[in-house]
This record gives sequence, C-alpha cells and structure tokens, in this order.
Amino acid sequence: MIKLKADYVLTMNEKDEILLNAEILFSNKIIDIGYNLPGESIYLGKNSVIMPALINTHTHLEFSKNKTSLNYGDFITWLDSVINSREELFISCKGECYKNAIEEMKKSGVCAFGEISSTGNDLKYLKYSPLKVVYFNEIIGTNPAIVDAMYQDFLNRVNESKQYQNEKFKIGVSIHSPYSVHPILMDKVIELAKNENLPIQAHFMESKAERSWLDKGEGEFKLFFEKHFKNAKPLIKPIEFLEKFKNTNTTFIHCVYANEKELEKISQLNASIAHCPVSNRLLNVGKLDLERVKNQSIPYSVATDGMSSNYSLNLFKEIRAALLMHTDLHPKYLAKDLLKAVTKNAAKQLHLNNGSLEKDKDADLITFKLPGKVKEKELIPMHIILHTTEVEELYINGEKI
Ligand code: MCF
Ligand code: FE
Repeated sequence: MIKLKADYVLTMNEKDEILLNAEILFSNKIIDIGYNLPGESIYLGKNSVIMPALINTHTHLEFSKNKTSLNYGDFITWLDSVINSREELFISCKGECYKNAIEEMKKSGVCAFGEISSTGNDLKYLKYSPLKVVYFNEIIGTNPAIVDAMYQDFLNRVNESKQYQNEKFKIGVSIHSPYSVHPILMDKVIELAKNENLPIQAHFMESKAERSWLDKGEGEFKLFFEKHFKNAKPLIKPIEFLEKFKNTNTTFIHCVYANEKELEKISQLNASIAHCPVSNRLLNVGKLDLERVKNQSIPYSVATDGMSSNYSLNLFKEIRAALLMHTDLHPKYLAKDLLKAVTKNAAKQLHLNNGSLEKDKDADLITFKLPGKVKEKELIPMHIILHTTEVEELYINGEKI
C-alpha cells in the first residue's frame, strides 16, 4: 500500500473536484482519496500535483519510424506519400523503434494507448508493453471480389492478438473509414464487435476531399481512386455509415468535416470523438469545431494519432497545441475539458477502469510539479497544460513504471 500527498490533487471525479493538500491511498486499485487517511504518507513537495495518468486513445505506432518521409500540407498528397512509403516505414520500425515510441508516451504520463494495427506486425512489440494497450485490428479494402480474403486476414489478426489479452492488453476493432472499407466488410466487423463487446474506432470526415467524395463522388478523391483503384464510386453515404454503429461503443476519429446532422447522429448513438489537433494541422484539414461537439453533448478525447501525422507522441504537447489552437474558446474552461479528454473520456472510449482518482479504479496516476503556486483553483488545469511536458512518476496498477 502506498500513500502520497500533494498540494494539488485532481480527482477527475463526477464533480471534477480538485483537492488541496490532499492524500491518495492505493495498492493496485485506489483505496481512498481525501484527508487524514491511515498510514505514513510521502509528501511530493511544494506545488506538487497528483492526477490520473493520461490515455492516448488513438495512435498508429507502425508509422513510428517516420520523421521526414511523408508529405504534409494536403490530405491527398499525404495519402499518396503514405502509399509510397508505407512498406519501407513499416519494415524499418522494429524493437527499438516501438520501444522509443512507448518511452516518449510514458515520459508524458501516458499509462494506456489505443493502437490501430493495419498489419499485425506491431503485435510482437506491443504484447508485453509496460503501458496498457488496447489493440485495434484495422480493416481496410474496397474491392468486393476479395472481401472474403480480406475478412479472413482480419480475423486471423484478431485471433492472434486475442491470445495475449490480460490486465494490460485488451483488443478492439477498427474500420478505417467510410471511403476505404467495403460495406460488406463493415457489417462483418461490426457484427464481431457487437458479439464480443469490443470498442470500435473509425476515421470519419477528416478532410474536405472525403466530404465531397462521399456527398457527390467528386473532388480530389475521384482522381485518387482512379489512379490507385478501378472503382471510382463512393460506396456509402455518411449517415448510412454512422447508422451501422448503432448499439456499439464507437469512437469516430477527426470529424473535422462532420455536419450538424452527422454530429447529431453521433450524439444519438452515444458514440464519441477522438480529436487529433496536430495531425489535422499538419495534413492541413482545418480544426474540429469543439463548440458544436459540446453543444451536441458528444464526449471527446484528444489523441496524437501516429508519427504518420505528428512530430511527437507526447500527449501533454498535444493538449497544449489544442489549448493554443482553439482560439474561440476560453482557455480556462477549455483546459479543464482537455484534461477530461485525456483521462476519463479516454478511459470510457477504451473500456478501461481508470481515468479518474476514485475508490476501486485502477491506480493509474502521475505526479509532477508546477513551477509556482496557483492562486485561483480554476486556473490549475490551464497551468498544468502550459507548464508540463514530462512527469516525475507514473504508476500503473499501483506500480511505479
Ligand atoms: O489518422 C491519420 C490520418 N487519417 C487516416 N489514416 C491514418 C492516419 N495515420 C495513419 N493512418 C493509416 C491508416 O490507419 O494510414 C493508412 C491506414 O492504415 C491509410 S490508407 C493507405
Ligand atoms: Fe488515425
């Protein structure tokens, strides 16, 4: 049993209480949080903070070798560069590459991440990860002639990853996007997710090109599909795509170009969104309208996406970017939402029992120090985001990592 004491303790409980000079008692689960708890406590020092460890809901670690290979600034140009460099990037990312990616997340206080795996090659590097992993096997492919083979390959990957399920390794499924997956495949994968109660992730309405392709079969995607594939017709309407996810736990990634009706649908489905602000900036697709997302009461997480569209996997850097990017929102309140996004909202998306400091939750927490005293309690989240890049300690299931 460990008892820690800090100047600022962010509970992320239902009331988002921040406790001053408070204590937390835990073994592998949180036993209690508050004041005058039994036993000897370790005081973490002046301006110290304890909060739930962060959760990066959406990554593509297969791309971790990328630094300068891909073409940023335009979505379709980027996609072309992914198709050209993918193999090379995948082959060159081995043990050390995955280790470094995990290390960068760990330093930023990440205890768990959602990994989108398109090949299954990353499994051997992630199955014994020191951080918790939710491993989403991805389905991608529009050719109706090879639907069965595609699904079989997907199933093989799912079954392979299932063998490693434990306290720290869980699985989910990912449908790449409405423009890149055949509806027959979508149905099969959603059926599997429903039967086994698996979380789902899908990229949705990331770019203007996706919008005009799915709405009208026009725009930059038309040229792209004609160049790479034979079929040049969108296979599904955006609303029909969303409706397929009824009675599932799905997170839609990006949603920058989702319209009001689609957001309303996402809200009705009790689904959620993962916001990847740096990725959106680098692929130059614009930014998610957080005000509209909030108005529809859609919970959102913030994630780094992969090194395929980011310069870092540090989640504190990511939420700082979000804080600075969304100039239409008050930083004090946005900061509070962003901390929720990378803790309790993220936990719900990944089916994890963490993300808040409450009795019986997994003892996944981080400690670090602010550079000075914060006079107004309401400003604590903002100062945390402005002044934190790396944490001092990370505990996962009560163990120092
Ligand atoms: O989220 C970003 C941008 N949008 C879509 N896909 C990806 C992202 N980063 C990596 N990807 C992957 C995706 O999972 O790149 C491939 C898929 O395997 C794109 S399709 C050739
Ligand atoms: Fe992504």
